[in-house]
Amino acid sequence: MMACCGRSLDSPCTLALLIGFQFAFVLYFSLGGFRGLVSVLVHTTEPEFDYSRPHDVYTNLSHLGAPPPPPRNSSAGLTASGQPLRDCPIPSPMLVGPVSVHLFSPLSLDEIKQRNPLVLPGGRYRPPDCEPHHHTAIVVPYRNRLSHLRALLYHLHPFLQRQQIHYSIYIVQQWGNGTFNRAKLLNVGVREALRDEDWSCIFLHDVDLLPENDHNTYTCHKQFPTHLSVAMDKFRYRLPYPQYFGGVSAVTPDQYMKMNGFPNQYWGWGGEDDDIAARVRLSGMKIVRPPVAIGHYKMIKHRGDKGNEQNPRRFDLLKRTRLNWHSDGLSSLNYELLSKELEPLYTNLTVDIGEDPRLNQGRVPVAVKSTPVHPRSTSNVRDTAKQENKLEERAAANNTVVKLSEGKRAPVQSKTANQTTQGQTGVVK
Ligand code: UDH
Ligand code: MN
Repeated sequence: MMACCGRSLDSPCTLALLIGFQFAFVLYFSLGGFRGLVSVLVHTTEPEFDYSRPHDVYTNLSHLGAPPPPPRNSSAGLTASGQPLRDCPIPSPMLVGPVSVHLFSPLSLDEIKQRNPLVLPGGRYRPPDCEPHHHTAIVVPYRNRLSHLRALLYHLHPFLQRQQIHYSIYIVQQWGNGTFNRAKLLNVGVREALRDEDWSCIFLHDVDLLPENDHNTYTCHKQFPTHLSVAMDKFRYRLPYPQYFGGVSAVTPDQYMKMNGFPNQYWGWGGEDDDIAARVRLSGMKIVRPPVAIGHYKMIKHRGDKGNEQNPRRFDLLKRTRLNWHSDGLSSLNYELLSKELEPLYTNLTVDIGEDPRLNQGRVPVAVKSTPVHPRSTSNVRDTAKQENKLEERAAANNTVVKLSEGKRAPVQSKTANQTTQGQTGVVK
């Protein structure tokens, strides 16, 4: 053939080759590029879903509206009339697959509560007519993202009710204007949630991520930590890198203890999720994931937050995870729980987690205008294992101001448009 094509460019053989290449190109693109070609050649067992026709996220729940069913005797697993509840079927017959996502909730918190009449104070829910297999606490690290919180609550409550699990949503709100610390807030949330109940599974959930498929069940793998947000719209519905563990993940209490929780030392944006992923490996476990076709999430578009600028130390910290994970984590966690409130749609924990100790080395912290100055030095921050969880009255209507047991107020931070750049960090989030 080489001899045939070598002779002249307009030989029949060269033309045939050109046509062949053209045909191959057309075929390549019509099959959806390389991935499409692979999926045609290699038969994959991935489930398929049509995301172009999502169901309303409140589908199948209308019968739970009015009138509410009789209250169950939850602790004994009995109906009000004393009959034992049947086990909830697996999978839940109420699942619909892809659901529509409203990135901003048009409803107020009161209206969202009306759409979810069976949700109890603290954002708790149990299926009214069957005994659930799963008991899941959703822990959300939080500060000053009210519009995201409304969208999450509007979406997550019906999403979880269709899964027929027993759940509760915990919002762990960082008090003050200090640098944000996502992983430490997660540690606080896990510890406080486990004080409430013997949860079999704990979800670590960013406030701005909305699951798009209710087959992505909010339950835990028995052996290994799970990463749920494997296909986010932000990353064109792919895992950005193999060890990615950010967004939404889940651990059992045992898995959490085994990895000594999460690091407390990551102040500011980035790195903490890679540290958590490293802890999973270092403690002899691995990360499990749902199929990409199921783990679809939409992230509400946003800019970087004031007080959560990129953490320049994250790469240095990540180099030391191997040495530090035993000493930094659940075992070294200290904080002060300022208030705990059972809001109609969530449990609000306002917590003083102190400040980045490096910020205080040799300089006085600068108070940010229009927000309260931190009343104590960080050395006073203490674990409040013995704190009394005085349940305050409901927070003020906008839920960004909470009454604090010591007369302090959670700050109302202005949401400043302060875009942080992703940079060439290698830590993709
Ligand atoms: N969070 C808050 N308040 C903050 C900062 C973070 O509630 O001020 C929580 C919230 O749950 C959020 C999570 O921490 O979902 C993670 O923070 P993030 O959403 O800022 O992280 P992400 O990976 O960062 O989304 C993207 C950087 C923003 C730059 C966008 C440029 N296009
Ligand atoms: Mn985000």
